[in-house]
Amino acid sequence: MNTNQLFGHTRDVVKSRYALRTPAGFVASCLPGWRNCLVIAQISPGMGAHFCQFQIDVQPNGEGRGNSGENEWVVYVVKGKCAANLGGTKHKLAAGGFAYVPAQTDFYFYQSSGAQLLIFQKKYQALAGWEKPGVLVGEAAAIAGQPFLGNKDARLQVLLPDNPSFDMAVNIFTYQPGATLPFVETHVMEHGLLMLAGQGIYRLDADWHPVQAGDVIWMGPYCPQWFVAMGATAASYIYYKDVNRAL
Ligand code: UGY
Ligand code: MN
Repeated sequence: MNTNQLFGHTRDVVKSRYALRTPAGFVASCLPGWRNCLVIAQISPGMGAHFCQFQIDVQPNGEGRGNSGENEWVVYVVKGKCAANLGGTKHKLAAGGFAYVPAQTDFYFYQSSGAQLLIFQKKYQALAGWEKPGVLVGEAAAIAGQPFLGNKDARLQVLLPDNPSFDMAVNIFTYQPGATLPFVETHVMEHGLLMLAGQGIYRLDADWHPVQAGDVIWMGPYCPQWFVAMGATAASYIYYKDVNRAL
């Protein structure tokens, strides 16, 4: 709980086109298959989104076990470590590591030491002529950040392959202090976002919000959006986007 907050006040806002959620307002819930885990449903259809974003703190004796069913996931390790068995193959995951778990895949997350997982979950939409993607495991640190629209102070790391088999993208955007999104974007794609580091001001629809590490944002389709990084250190966020499918 954030004791700096004024009594009865919050930075949380849930509107029809966007939501800003702060850790001070998180309340735990449950997800089938996840035992001895603290689950926060950060974004879900309940607020108007077409995907889900979960934070899962896996206790040392905790585990997540099941089958992804009709959903695909990107699991990003925010902190700590854990082991994962995905479709019968074992992997070690540590902070900055990520896994793409395709639909209809058996999963088992276990051996946690302080693992906090961020999961983007979407119902997979097949595309005629393209194979469903397989399991993919990687590390953000191994992916070079490319200047965004020519700005070397605003760099984008693209975690998933950019091909039509994938119907979701997950990227990490890192801004040096003072760097901005180059223009106010308005687009059909949705975003789910977690601030990983630093701080800045996010423009959402016609509102401006101070945001900092730990904050979560949902941007619905056509929500005007813009960001400027502020403060002494770089700001970065990881975000989801639906891509490559007919409307
Ligand atoms: O990929 C994007 O649409 C990205 N430029 N949006 C954002 O950071 N809000
Ligand atoms: Mn965008």
